[in-house]
Amino acid sequence: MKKTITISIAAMVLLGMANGLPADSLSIYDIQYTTNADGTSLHVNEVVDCFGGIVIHKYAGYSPKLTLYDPAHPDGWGGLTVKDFTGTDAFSGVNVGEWLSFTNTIVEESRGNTQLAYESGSGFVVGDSYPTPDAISVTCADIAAPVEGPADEWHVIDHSAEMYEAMYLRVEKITVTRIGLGKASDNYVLQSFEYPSDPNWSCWAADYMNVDAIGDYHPYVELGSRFCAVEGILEQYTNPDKGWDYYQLLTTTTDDFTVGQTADFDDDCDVDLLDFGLFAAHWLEGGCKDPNWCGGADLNQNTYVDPPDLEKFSENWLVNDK
Ligand SMILES: [Ca+2]
Ligand SMILES: [Ca+2]
Ligand SMILES: [Ca+2]
Ligand SMILES: [Ca+2]
Repeated sequence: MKKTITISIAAMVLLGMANGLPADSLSIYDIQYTTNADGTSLHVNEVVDCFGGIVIHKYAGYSPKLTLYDPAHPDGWGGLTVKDFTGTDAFSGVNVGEWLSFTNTIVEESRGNTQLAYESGSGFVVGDSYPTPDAISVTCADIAAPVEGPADEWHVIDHSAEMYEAMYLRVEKITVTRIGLGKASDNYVLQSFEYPSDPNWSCWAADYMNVDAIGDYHPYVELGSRFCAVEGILEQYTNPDKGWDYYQLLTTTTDDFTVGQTADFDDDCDVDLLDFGLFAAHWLEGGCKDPNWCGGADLNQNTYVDPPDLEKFSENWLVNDK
């Protein structure tokens, strides 16, 4: 792992040099990492050149924005938003997966998010293309939901989620326990179903950036919806005048939701010995029918729990075992 990171940093430096970036160009990590208690960048308001990173998302809002990933820092401080203020749709030809470097951009804080402001004097260079990186596994406790108080004001207890700002994250084994919260009343709460009553194991999400959402929410998102995983890009929303300061996981497509797992008969998002016990209890049973299909053990739904089902079970054996 250490070797990979070293090589990546070397590659970035070389890339920067190849792109003609000055030697004092900053990495995404340099810009994002901070020791400031309020989470603001140590380079805020500076005009900088940036080695950049892999484009993991494009968003066509009022000011189009890119989300970039610095693969040398998967453990934190490795995400950054770049916002186009030129009014010319400067990133229209940019594709997800491409490495972008920047010159003459301004480091800003916007509603709690560090961003590179891309303006008329700014420039960018497109480098190599990379596969879209996997989301980074965290727990809801790592990006914890805010607490309420006074009424309708929401703030986080601490900013420990700050290091994950603008990173593509994955939380697992969660249930939607509240909806209609936050500034746009579109935030929902994901609660770990392994720690159902511990508020530290809940986090906020929203679907406003999800191209498959209908209205405020993705169709999968309802009170009580249960997911083996939800992925998204972490965004902060800070508005001190309203008493709001929280982090939200922004889903982007239907693929960001993992609803269930084939052969997971006890519904805990894995296929292990407990599931095999439940499967074996129905072995060679007949007369399986909708909606139960012999406890789900008739996986191919041919009314018998038979060898093809065992084959299917085996294909899913220890899926999600980590
Ligand atoms: Ca922040
Ligand atoms: Ca930040
Ligand atoms: Ca299971
Ligand atoms: Ca069958």
